[in-house]
Amino acid sequence: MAALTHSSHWGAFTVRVDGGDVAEVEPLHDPDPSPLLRNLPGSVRHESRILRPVARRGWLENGPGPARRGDDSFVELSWDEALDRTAAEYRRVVAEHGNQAIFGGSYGWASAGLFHQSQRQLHRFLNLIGGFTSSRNSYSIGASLVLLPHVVGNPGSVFRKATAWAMLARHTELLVAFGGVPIKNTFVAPGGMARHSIRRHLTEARRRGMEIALFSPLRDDAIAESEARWYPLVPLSDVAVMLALANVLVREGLHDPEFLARCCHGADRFIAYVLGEEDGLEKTPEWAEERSGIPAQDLRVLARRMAAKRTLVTVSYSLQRAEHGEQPVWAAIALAALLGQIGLPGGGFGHGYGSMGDLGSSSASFPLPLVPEGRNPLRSFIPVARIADLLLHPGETFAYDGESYEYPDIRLVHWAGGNPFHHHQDLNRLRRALARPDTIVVQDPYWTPMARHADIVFPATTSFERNDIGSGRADARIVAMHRIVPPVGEARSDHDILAGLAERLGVHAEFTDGMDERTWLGRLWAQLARTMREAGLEAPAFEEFWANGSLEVADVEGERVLFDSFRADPEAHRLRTPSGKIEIWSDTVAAFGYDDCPGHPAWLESEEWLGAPRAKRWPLALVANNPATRLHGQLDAGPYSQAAKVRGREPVRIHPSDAAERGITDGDVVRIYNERGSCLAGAVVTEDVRPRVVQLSTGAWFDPDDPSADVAMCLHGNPNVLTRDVATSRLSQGCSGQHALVEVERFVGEVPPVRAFTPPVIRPRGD
Ligand SMILES: Nc1nc2c(c(=O)[nH]1)N[C@H]1C(S)=C(S)[C@@H](COP(=O)(O)OP(=O)(O)OC[C@H]3O[C@@H](n4cnc5c(=O)[nH]c(N)nc54)[C@H](O)[C@@H]3O)O[C@H]1N2
Ligand SMILES: Nc1nc2c(c(=O)[nH]1)N[C@H]1C(S)=C(S)[C@@H](COP(=O)(O)OP(=O)(O)OC[C@H]3O[C@@H](n4cnc5c(=O)[nH]c(N)nc54)[C@H](O)[C@@H]3O)O[C@H]1N2
Ligand SMILES: [Mo]
Repeated sequence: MAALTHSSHWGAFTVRVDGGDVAEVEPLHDPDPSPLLRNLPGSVRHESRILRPVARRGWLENGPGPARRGDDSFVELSWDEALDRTAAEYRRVVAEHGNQAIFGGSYGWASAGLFHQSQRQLHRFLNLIGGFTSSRNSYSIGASLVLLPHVVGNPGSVFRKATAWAMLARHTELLVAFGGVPIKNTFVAPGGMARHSIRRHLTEARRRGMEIALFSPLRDDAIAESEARWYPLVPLSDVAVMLALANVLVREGLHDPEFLARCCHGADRFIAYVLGEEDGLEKTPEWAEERSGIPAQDLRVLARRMAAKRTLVTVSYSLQRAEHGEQPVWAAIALAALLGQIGLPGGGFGHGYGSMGDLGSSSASFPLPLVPEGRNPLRSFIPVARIADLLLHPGETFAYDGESYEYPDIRLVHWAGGNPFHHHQDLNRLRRALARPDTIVVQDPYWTPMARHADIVFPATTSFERNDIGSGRADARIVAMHRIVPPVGEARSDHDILAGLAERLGVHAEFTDGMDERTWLGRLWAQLARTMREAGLEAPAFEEFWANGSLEVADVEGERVLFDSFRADPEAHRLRTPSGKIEIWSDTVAAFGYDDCPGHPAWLESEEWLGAPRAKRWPLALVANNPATRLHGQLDAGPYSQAAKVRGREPVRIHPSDAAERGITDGDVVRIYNERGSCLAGAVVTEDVRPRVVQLSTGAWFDPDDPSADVAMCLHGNPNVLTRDVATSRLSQGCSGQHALVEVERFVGEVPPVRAFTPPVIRPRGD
């Protein structure tokens, strides 16, 4: 038999197994494989695996109810007892409080695979028992998903129909990249990403002469081969820069009134604002220099070059993961509209070229078959990043996209395939919130901090312990994800865990549809093969696909240009906005009356900005970006992630001048802190970050020095102890976790060990 194929969100590969674990992985026909593959060896039998179902001691002894969580020991249960007790708690909560008291939003990336999708499996189960309080949108693009419908209609067009990388490589002369094009992020795409070609496109573009203007606090947000010009701006000042560029275009008559009149709505309002006619403050390059630190003259020169060249303005997702995160996205669209190149090959705007690997992909895309979730009869929901508000403020109202809603009273929280201690902000506040519900159920393969805060923990298999079909939204290859080892300990798949609960709650037949894993895969394959054939592609029978290990998908959409047909004939291809055009002014958004998101893109100061009053007390701007050495918190214990740590801590990059001022040298353990919390990290002193910026990526597993303290210090370097749990705005209520103002000091005294990967105390039943 050929080597066993498998897949992940960061690539397809074959596996060599030894001792019941992944010993080696070999990329599968990938020109530029992801270094994240190096985290996989040893991951199956790592000591941080959850081996058996357990319950928290206090929950078993005292029954369900609010309790401090995260500092208790656990008791092993048989599968039957764990499932019986969980089903009984479901029955109690539904009878006493109704289904709305169940929070099943369960955000998170889990693993690749069409069948074993934790979230879908959980939602299917919860819908069958009468529904649940759900969550909307994502931590990735929470602001954009709500804003874009008002500005360009369907947000899917901006992401799924983004101008192809091949067109950038061929036509773009100047790429103005806010947040850069960090190659590290482009290895990842939800569901899979088998052919990594962005480095090649960037290199080819450079060879042809494309220039990159890199606006970022970090130099390495563009690869060295791009020879980008670095504009090391102050974090959270991008909108000031964009407005100043717009100002120069208008003042010097370099904008395109014909395009604005034909394809846009309300550009005059925005222009009046940029010229200072609305608020008496002209958004000149000098005004922007004060906010961004970028010399006014550089901005003037750049604006003129943008008008003279085929220019694409791109904004990374990170810019909208911030307070007022709607504004940079909207302002970039307005800036591109002024240039008049939207819809031209290699011109216009983009959102996320350095954020997600599949953006601008040219692989044929066809709808992927999904496990049906069924229908949730309840309407109760939260914007996903409002989880702590939900638990802390039942009965209170919140604004969202022009409407007002109420937080329900949550009694039971069920999480599968996500880690709020990775994704959420202000972790000390999150811990207070997690003390509120009666019961928390978690399914995960690993003893993550979220599992430690649960009352019932079910051990889930990793993808290596089950069979599946792997494919992303516009993937180059569909992969047979072979089971390579038997389940570790007593682990079960999410599907099997939930089938066990479904059985006890009388919905087993509906949940499984009478099928096992093999039958489900056959059904999903049949659907996939049908849609592929409809798209003109060939698809073999399941058995043949499974034996071959993978199926290549042709490259067909390399000519795609965002909004080309709209540009050619805006009447025939009206956007789904009230005006049918690109809305640089939105009557709808203006009518909502939100001062944190007015009717046109605007400069709104953030509390975490270096120009804010708080910066006097907390003088450094922390960039808490996505990690280069792993996907979020996943496989943080893996060899590639561990190799980058400094004395076991997450590396924090700091400029030499800021380090010297604080007596910090390379390799020191430092303490990063603000009024919300603190963490340890390992200093890396480098000129690749701009002065007054420190960068600490997300993903180090939260490791509280004292798990029973109200405000704990993280010994490992999780930046979310420092970030503020505040929404982007009332419009979108998105995640704003990318930034926080902090202070850093050298840590003196004995450095405590990192215990994040050591399981909690677990006792056998009866002890
Ligand atoms: N400060 C700050 N915070 C951020 C961000 C930021 O930029 N700054 N970025 C945000 C973004 S964009 C995102 S998307 C989120 C990501 O946040 P998450 O998606 O929650 O992070 P992951 O670590 O991927 O969590 C996935 C979990 O699923 C588990 N898992 C894997 N496979 C399976 C399975 O088959 N079954 C089950 N039951 N579990 C499984 C993993 O062990 C892991 O614990 O973080 C957000 N948080
Ligand atoms: N290796 C790896 N790849 C990933 C992920 C991962 O965890 N690991 N996560 C995936 C996911 S779920 C998502 S949503 C995407 C995230 O995609 P993004 O959100 O775009 O990624 P980040 O790395 O958080 O941020 C990108 C860069 O923005 C810059 N930046 C931060 N603040 C500012 C600012 O105020 N102004 C400017 N101009 N630049 C700023 C930072 O220097 C940072 O390196 O990445 C995906 N890819
Ligand atoms: Mo994300």
